[in-house]
Amino acid sequence: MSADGTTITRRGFVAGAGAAAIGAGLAGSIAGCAPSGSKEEEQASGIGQIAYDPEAGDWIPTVCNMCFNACSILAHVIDGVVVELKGNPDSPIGRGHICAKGAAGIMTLYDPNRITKPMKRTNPKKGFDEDPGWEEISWDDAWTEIDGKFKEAAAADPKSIGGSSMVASLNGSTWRGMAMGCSYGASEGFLSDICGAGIHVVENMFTATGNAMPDYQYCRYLIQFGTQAGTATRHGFNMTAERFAKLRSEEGLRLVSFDPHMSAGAEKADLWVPVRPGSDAAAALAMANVLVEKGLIDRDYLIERTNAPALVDPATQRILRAKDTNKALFWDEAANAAKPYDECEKPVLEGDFEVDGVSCRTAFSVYEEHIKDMTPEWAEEITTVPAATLRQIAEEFGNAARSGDTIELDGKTFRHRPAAVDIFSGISRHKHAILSTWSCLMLNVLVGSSNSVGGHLGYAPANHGWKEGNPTAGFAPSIWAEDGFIEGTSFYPATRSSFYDHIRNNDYTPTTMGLMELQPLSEDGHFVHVCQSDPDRYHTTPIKNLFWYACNPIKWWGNADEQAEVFKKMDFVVGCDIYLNDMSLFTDIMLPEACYLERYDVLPQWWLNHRQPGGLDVPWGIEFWQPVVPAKDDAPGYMDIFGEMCYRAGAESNAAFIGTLNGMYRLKEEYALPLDQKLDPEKLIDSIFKSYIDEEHGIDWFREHGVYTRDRAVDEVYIWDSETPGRIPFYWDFMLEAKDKVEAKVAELGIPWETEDYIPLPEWRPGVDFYADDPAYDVFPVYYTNASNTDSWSVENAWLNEVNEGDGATYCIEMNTATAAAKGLASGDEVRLTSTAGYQVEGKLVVTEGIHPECVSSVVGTWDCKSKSMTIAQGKGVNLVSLIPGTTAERLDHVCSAFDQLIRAKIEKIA
Ligand SMILES: Nc1nc2c(c(=O)[nH]1)N[C@H]1C(S)=C(S)[C@@H](COP(=O)(O)OP(=O)(O)OC[C@H]3O[C@@H](n4cnc5c(=O)[nH]c(N)nc54)[C@H](O)[C@@H]3O)O[C@H]1N2
Ligand SMILES: Nc1nc2c(c(=O)[nH]1)N[C@H]1C(S)=C(S)[C@@H](COP(=O)(O)OP(=O)(O)OC[C@H]3O[C@@H](n4cnc5c(=O)[nH]c(N)nc54)[C@H](O)[C@@H]3O)O[C@H]1N2
Ligand code: SF4
Ligand SMILES: [Mo]
Repeated sequence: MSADGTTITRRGFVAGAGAAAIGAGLAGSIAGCAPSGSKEEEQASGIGQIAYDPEAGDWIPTVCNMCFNACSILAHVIDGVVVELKGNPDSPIGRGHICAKGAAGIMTLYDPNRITKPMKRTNPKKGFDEDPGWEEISWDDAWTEIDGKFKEAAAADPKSIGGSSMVASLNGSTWRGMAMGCSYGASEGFLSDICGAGIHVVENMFTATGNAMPDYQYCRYLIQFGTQAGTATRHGFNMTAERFAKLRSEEGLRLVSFDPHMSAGAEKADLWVPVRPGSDAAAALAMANVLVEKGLIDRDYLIERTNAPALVDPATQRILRAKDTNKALFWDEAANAAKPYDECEKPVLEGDFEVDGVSCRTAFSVYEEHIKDMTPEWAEEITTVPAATLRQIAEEFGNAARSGDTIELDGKTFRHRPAAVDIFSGISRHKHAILSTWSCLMLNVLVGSSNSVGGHLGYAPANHGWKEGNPTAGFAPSIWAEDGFIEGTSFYPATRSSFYDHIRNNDYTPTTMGLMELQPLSEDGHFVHVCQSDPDRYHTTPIKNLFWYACNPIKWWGNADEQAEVFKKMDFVVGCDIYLNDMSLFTDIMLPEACYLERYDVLPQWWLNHRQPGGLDVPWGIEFWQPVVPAKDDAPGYMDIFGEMCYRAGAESNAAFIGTLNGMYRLKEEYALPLDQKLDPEKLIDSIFKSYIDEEHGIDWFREHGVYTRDRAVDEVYIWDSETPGRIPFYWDFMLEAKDKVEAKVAELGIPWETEDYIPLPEWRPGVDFYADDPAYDVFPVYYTNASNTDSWSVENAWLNEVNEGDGATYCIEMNTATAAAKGLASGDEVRLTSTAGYQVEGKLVVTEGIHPECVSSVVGTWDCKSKSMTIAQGKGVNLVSLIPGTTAERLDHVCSAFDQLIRAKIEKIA
């Protein structure tokens, strides 16, 4: 360890066996290790040598939680101490791999800064510079106070109680919401899904899964917009990384990356396209323009698998529909008449027609007109990408899609379109994210690669059940009959969700601060960030009593001082984390949770459409998350924590909670948990396994085997063989229905709202700060993730911190070499960024060719930890999002709740 006693050298870590040696060293003394630095010191400390018998102890299967991906791992435990972590080769979840973050999990487990006992603040003043004066209290005292305060608040108004959580403990976050609802009637909450807002919605409509990916088996041409999937990030990282590397190196996949920063995806790409942030839709629309102009589209697909042939009345922009069934009308060349889409023998894609005296044209013809002026030259102005480059990529992509090709799999015929556009958080962190997402993914629709072999697929669009003959918790898309669209799957497998149904049948009256009812095409209630600080705007009740769990909401959104004011105003704040993170500085009672290696979790792949990327070569897996060592100070896991919350709240609350679990996890009747008993986590896990598989595969079977697998069927990966029905929306008629309903409701309520983005065909629109009012604000800050970090907290991990310190850039602000030179700036300068909102952050500059000339960047963007309790993380890195105002309505996309993080800044040297 280093002189401050916290850092273990990375040389031992990357050596693999060295990692084990370090772990063994920890067995003797967690807090005090041999110093390191020079090679001699390392040798003296034994680092680099195995300090234990590698044959000794047990390898216990469990699950990694060092990031969101939940890879199956094996923990080597000797005498109650974890000495090494590695991937579980028997599991398709992670495919036997462990990444740097996962291997470094030992350092999180044994981090002396972790909390393991409940604590209460003694200093009533909250702030980044205030010492809370934590005092240990008993669990009983903690629960008595929490239950008492929340009950009192619930009696006055349950809306004054809220929660907050996100992905650091994915199932725990879901449970947090359920438990608070069952105990105190609380339904309010903060979340920060700024990665998927908009994307989950469009991908759900296009692929029947809230998350989509390229077909990592058959794809041969991939365009990534704002993602590093398979190279540093995204869901199922260890599963995709290996398959993606193979595709690139052995199958010659060509990768094009649109990214203002040369992140890992761009670094591995054949072509890096440094795009101006917030302009991707323009690039995509221009490529669509080229595809249409060159005829590089799949006309059969558009006819058979979309509503592009639907007849549109140009006066109203609405699709003409059959009077009795409301089904979309197509023009049938065979009958020379308009027919409901499912009775149309020979639909036409283009043309003008007359139906019952109404002049109409096909949606595709409307689209051709719409896209006509969105040329590469038009896009060059907006994106800074040369028109010739956009033309070249569009043509390569169109040709790579091999329109007309088919492939036989398992005796069935499928479209073979080995080209895909994949997108993620770089696209969604902007205003008009719904339009950008749609513009980019329309490229897949035009060439026919959505849901085709080699193209863009849902992670897990269908499942016949986990064991043959047992369909419990299986799922498959259903059909929205009026248009023939696939629908009906959601984040939660086996939970039906249809955006078309929301639009048609929901009551639009908002019931919570998330204002979800006013956003029928949203999965995220981010308006809470506006409502909480400005309750009058939408006539909402602010949260006064908060339970945040496994998150850092003071950092994950916008400017930290602005957020501090929001949380300071609350009456009573309870937190549950493994650290005293920055949010703890605004918290009254802190509850510890056991580290992931010390606790149970339930069905990690419940969110399987994030965590189980499909593919014919990837079997289904159910993995088991179990403690591999006893929890320090008996700290409980979330299952016990929320079980206790509901039990304390009373018999009715407990019954509601257990009943919800029984229903949500689809337990078979014979395995359902009794409503009058406190939750027994092991019993629940056992019941789930037995319900999904069979009596023989209960928790005891899993303790030993760790993972249960089943091969994937072809139709669970590719939902559309030549026989299966189903379409996706090309022309979004439903947007106009939603617009009318939302406008009527906001007029009735008398609240300000934006509805301009409810349009039937995609466009590019600028974010609030895209164009400069003041030319001095001439840089765009962007942040990115890298393979060795997770959100705000991995930086506390001693080994990962050392990786970060070693690379000379991760804790700095990056800037383009030429731009820096023109401003007289150089690597090593201390600089200050000031945003148009007047917010400032400072950091050390490092210049690089790998960034767009108009941008500056840093990793993750939530760092610079203020909590003195996280001694490794404290002060490291740059809190780039602190430049952004986070409580104004104008920064929210009013269709999908995306948060516009595009802001202009000026840069100056301060030392
Ligand atoms: N290692 C690691 N893996 C993770 C996570 C983690 O914390 N660490 N978190 C998980 C989670 S919750 C998520 S959401 C995913 C995130 O997965 P990704 O979305 O793939 O990851 P990011 O690094 O956020 O990628 C965003 C990229 O967009 C770029 N970008 C920024 N602005 C723009 C823009 O306007 N246009 C374009 N085209 N690009 C832009 C950034 O430079 C960056 O390279 O990863 C998951 N996997
Ligand atoms: N600037 C910036 N903001 C972002 C992002 C970004 O990349 N940059 N990413 C955005 C995205 S895509 C997402 S998904 C969210 C992520 O949001 P979160 O997943 O909430 O991530 P963090 O804000 O880092 O907070 C995670 C907290 O969980 C704690 N923790 C870790 N493991 C456990 C555990 O087992 N139990 C408990 N109780 N606590 C645990 C950590 O100590 C940390 O305090 O942030 C969003 N906000
Ligand atoms: S990708 Fe995430 S879950 Fe998998 S080993 Fe790495 S840190 Fe763990
Ligand atoms: Mo995320």
